[in-house]
Amino acid sequence: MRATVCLPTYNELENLEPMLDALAEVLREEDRVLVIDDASPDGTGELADRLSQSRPFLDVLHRSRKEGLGPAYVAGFRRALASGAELVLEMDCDFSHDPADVPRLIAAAEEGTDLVLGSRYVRGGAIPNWGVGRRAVSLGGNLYAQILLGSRIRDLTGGFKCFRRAVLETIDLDACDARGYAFQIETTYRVQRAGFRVRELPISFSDRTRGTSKMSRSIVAEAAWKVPLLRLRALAGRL
Ligand SMILES: Nc1nc2c(ncn2[C@@H]2O[C@H](COP(=O)(O)OP(=O)(O)OP(=O)(O)O)[C@@H](O)[C@H]2O)c(=O)[nH]1
Ligand SMILES: [Mg+2]
Repeated sequence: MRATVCLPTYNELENLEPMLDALAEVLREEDRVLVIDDASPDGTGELADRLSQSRPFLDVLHRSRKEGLGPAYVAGFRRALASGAELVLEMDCDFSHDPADVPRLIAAAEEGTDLVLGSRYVRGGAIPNWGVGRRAVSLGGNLYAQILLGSRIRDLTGGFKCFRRAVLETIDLDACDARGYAFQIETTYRVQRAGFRVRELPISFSDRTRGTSKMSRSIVAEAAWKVPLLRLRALAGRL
């Protein structure tokens, strides 16, 4: 099945070329990479254009301003679907997600799983660089979402995913407009509620070594209020 890896970028100048090289190693002839750049001030978008000239598997989607992860991914998903992708992947461009894991996610989707999640919190998953504090915040956030949504998925906030095409054609993508973790929670929750098969595969998650994080307090706060809202919408039959 033909796969498109969606790679959102905002100031990932140092990471982009090594990431594309690593993906080129693991992707198959027919697979593609779509960089979605929100006018990065550091010139990541221009670099992507330049790199695409020598890399036929690469497409670049330029957006005029930074609106956060949700709108960037939704635009990327639509472009990937329009170009005929049968599998659509989400992945960070900071090497937190190991490109070497991509074939495992693709294989699980090809075997029939509708949404495959790279998961830090199932047996075999790991986050080697995180201390107790960071771990507690992430686990707490996941537990909060799990309980409020009544979901048994262990890693609801992760951003390393592989969707089968039909999944993205079914859920209401326009409604998924969150800027951070809430986007990951909402998409997975909608997929589960629509009755699709979801499976978690263990991954090891590494901290970025180059560039800076775009996560902020407001993004955590967004997840805190969006999760109960999601549940209320679901209960009211409006999801
Ligand atoms: N196009 C686009 N990409 C973004 C935006 N915000 C973040 N990204 C990209 O999304 C990916 C994840 O963002 P990070 O800043 O690494 O956030 P994170 O991985 O959740 O947090 P850290 O653990 O702190 O790295 C990276 O590839 C970013 O460049 C945005 O507004 N638009
Ligand atoms: Mg990151």
